[in-house]
Amino acid sequence: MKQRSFVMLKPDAVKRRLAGEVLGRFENRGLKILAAKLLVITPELAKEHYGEHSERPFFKDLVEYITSGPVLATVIEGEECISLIRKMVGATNPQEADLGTIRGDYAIDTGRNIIHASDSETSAAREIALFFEDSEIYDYSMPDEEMIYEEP
Ligand code: IDP
Repeated sequence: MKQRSFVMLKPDAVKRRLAGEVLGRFENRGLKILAAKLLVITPELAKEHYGEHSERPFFKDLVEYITSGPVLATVIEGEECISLIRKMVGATNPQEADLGTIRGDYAIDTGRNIIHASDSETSAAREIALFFEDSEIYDYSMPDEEMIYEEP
């Protein structure tokens, strides 16, 4: 089943000039970028996006971190892509992330773990709607779709 995930390169990824390299990993895998924009998240949007963590001790630092510079917000589509992308991203704590994952290859600290990716279809739908208007999300066909999927 085709799914859409909300994937965001955090301010550390943008400042470290890793955004293209990380997005390239998803493109090389065969996933499709439907939307992308650079923006500075307001504290209000940060609190809404990370609402489930509002009682956690790291919440204040998390809001400061995520609003500290531009992020690259994207919508990515592919077969069962929510869990696929989570596997590519790796564990929340980069020290525990496997080598070959994005966090395992590019990050060291949980508070600077460079990327966010939706963890379920429900959160993907919620997060996409928080960051994008429908008119900012583009559907198009990939000419090599049948090289990537047995049944495109
Ligand atoms: P996830 O990003 O792997 O889905 P979550 O548990 O949803 O992980 O946490 C959201 C974000 O909050 C993490 O990516 C990380 O930036 C931050 N975070 C989570 N736990 C900690 C912590 O213990 N210290 C500092 N930041 C944390």
